[in-house]
Amino acid sequence: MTNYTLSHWGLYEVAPAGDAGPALVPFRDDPDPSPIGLHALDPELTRLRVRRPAIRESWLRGGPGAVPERRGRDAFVEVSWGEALDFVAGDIDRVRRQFGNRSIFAGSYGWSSAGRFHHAQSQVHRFMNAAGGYVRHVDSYSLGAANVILPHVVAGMDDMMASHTSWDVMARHTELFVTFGGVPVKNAQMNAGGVGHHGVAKGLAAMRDAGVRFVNIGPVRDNLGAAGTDAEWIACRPNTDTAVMLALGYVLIAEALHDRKFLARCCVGFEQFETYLTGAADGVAKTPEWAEAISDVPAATIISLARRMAASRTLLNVSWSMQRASHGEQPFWAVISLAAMLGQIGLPGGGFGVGYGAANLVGSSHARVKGPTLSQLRAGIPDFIPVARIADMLLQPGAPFTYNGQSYVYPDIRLVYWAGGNPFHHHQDLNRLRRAWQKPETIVVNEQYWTATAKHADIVLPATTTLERDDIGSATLEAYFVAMKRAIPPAGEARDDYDIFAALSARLGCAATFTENLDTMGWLRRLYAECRQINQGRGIDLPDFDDFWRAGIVDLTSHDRPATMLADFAADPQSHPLGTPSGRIEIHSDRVAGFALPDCPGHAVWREPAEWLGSETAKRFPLHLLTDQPARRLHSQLDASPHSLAGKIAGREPIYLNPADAAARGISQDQIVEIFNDRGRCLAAAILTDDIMPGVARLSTGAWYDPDPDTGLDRHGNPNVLTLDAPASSLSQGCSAQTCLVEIAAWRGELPRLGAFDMPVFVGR
Ligand SMILES: Nc1nc2c(c(=O)[nH]1)N[C@H]1C(S)=C(S)[C@@H](COP(=O)(O)OP(=O)(O)OC[C@H]3O[C@@H](n4cnc5c(=O)[nH]c(N)nc54)[C@H](O)[C@@H]3O)O[C@H]1N2
Ligand SMILES: Nc1nc2c(c(=O)[nH]1)N[C@H]1C(S)=C(S)[C@@H](COP(=O)(O)OP(=O)(O)OC[C@H]3O[C@@H](n4cnc5c(=O)[nH]c(N)nc54)[C@H](O)[C@@H]3O)O[C@H]1N2
Ligand SMILES: [Mo]
Repeated sequence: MTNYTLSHWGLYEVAPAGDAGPALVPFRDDPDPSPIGLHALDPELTRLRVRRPAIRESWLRGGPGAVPERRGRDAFVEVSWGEALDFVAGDIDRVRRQFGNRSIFAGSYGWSSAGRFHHAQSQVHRFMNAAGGYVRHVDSYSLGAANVILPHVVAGMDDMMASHTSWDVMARHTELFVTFGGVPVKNAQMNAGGVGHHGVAKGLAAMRDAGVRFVNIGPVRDNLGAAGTDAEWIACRPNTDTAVMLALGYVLIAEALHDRKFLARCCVGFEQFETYLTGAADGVAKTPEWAEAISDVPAATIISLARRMAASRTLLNVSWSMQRASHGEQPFWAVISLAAMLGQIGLPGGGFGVGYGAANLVGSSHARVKGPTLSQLRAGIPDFIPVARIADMLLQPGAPFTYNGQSYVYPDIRLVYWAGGNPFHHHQDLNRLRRAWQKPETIVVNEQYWTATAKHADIVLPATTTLERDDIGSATLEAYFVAMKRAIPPAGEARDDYDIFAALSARLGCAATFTENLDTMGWLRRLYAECRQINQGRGIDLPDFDDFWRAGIVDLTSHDRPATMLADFAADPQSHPLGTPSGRIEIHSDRVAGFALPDCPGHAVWREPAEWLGSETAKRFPLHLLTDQPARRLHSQLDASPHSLAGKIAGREPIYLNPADAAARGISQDQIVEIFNDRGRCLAAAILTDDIMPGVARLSTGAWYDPDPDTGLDRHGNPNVLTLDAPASSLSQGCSAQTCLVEIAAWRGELPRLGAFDMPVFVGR
């Protein structure tokens, strides 16, 4: 019997244990397996495991709130589980009695691991609700702006994501595929919850073979996978895509190429948008020349592209990165408005996509099967923050913020609980986060590895990995249900998050609520039975639990189906209305206009980003830094694996630069450089390439944060010491990491030692 394990980056077979323990090999039916997961058991990763509960020395000696500025520098004292659990439960109880549950933040954002029961975020949320409640977060770093704007315009992002036109349909019907931000195949290695068949490279290749023409608009050329080789590249300044989209719309109107029938039948608000495009509304016509001055895209290119789009079966795509920016709502709203003007939404191979390439599920033809989900229980308290406002919340308790047209107030946080995320990877402006991180009295982290977040905690509890526990693997629009059986014993004294929270809830008097008197296998049976019944109602039969657990895998591919996004709606909007107030696509939204937000009015607009190549700041920091997803790992996960390390130079993360920008600064290939702005500084190693436009640099995320204790210089190449911690807009408060200017210089000093993968210092009592 084959044993399987599922990770966000793929399905692997667990080969029988040799002397060195079991090894992972790619699943036999995966056409394009990711190498990322092959190294999950590498000794270098095992070395970095948290082995015993540990407490920050100053906290242990001085109690909650002691010497918070030493977080991230202090030594740790290892203690027994019993003692650690008493400290954590005791402090949760102290804070909830003294300040109320509104003073506990357990939003705990992060991808954690695949495996649906041991999903760390669900576990910590369920536990904290059982214990009276916690301040949660809404939305994600992935899709902060999109999640908020899209329901006003067309439909929620989750629904959109799961209903994209499939690759097979595009290969058959699309003639012209125009993508802003490419289709980054490196990113499609992932799907939250796990990938069975990697399908995006294959999908793009089939389109290319069928003769589809590709146009890639953006600062980076090489993000279109197999189709990239003969794609046209239109270099466009970062964060200016909206201006190009508006000008494309302007040309359609000027040449009467827009589909008035579709606009009247399926949309509302085109008239207001039209007056904006023509300049009747604000005196500025959004002409190709106007857009050229902003974006550097030649006016003639915009004109001919608009004509080709109108003359072909055209699909327009935007990458998620584009909304992870200042005014990130606008490119998404603008691309949908533009697709509506072309009138091909709902036709096979036409219309738009919001994120082909961002993850394996987008464009998948697998069925939408319901997976097992652990209930997080009823929210104990109503308080929340938009996820990327964590530092604002900690620094400004009581300050007001707006979200989706409503006003709220930041709570006063005393205790932070994190399980399954790495804020010292994912948040922007890490020097600011470090200051904010000094505010809480106690920070508890469940972790597998000694990450920067673990090192910045007061109490660290060691968690198991997927290979050390039993679980069920499943993800949206994937081909398999997977029985993930424990393959190895836990490292050190690591425990499952579930067992940690069960022990804490026993101490806090809410064990029955949290556990419902079930052990792990009891939960797996229950969750499986629940989703089996739901799927049955949708015509998808799953075997019973014992058969599933014995077989190890359930193949769902017999339910595959070709998909065309919004086909039913476009064919008959009366009978299949959208969830928007009008039931139509809202090119102008009265509701959004009613919020009266200057940075997000009632239709798509161009607004200058907080930082961009056309801004004053560019005089001092003349390079736009893109901080995209890393090709060789998921975020910060597995950064110490051989596959991730092989992508580094002298142990530093590579930064991609145009040769002209490098030459102007005396920087040569592989040279160590310093990247800096007013927020921070880091080192990286230069790679020179014509695949990136002049004025732009690209440093992927995920190098483990490695600040020099005295100067704050990050020695490893973590771009979040440089990025901007400001909201996309007052509508969404989304993450705007892609809005960031820097300067780069050759590093002339001695290369400092890398400390990212050092263990913390442990001391005795
Ligand atoms: N500059 C910039 N920053 C970005 C982005 C960007 O584009 N640019 N992208 C953003 C995006 S889209 C995202 S989604 C975030 C991702 O940010 P995160 O999701 O926070 O990043 P990960 O490295 O995946 O962190 C997951 C952590 O959970 C731990 N973990 C895994 N499994 C378990 C478990 O079972 N139990 C416990 N207790 N812990 C576990 C891992 O060891 C790891 O430390 O980053 C964001 N940050
Ligand atoms: N290997 C790997 N895959 C991943 C992840 C990972 O960590 N590793 N993370 C996953 C997660 S959590 C998410 S949310 C998705 C994110 O998916 P995305 O947000 O789409 O991914 P990014 O890699 O940040 O950016 C995609 C492309 O957009 C380009 N780009 C950036 N800014 C602009 C701009 O202003 N205009 C234009 N035209 N292009 C721009 C970048 O250069 C990059 O090539 O990826 C997922 N896939
Ligand atoms: Mo994400």
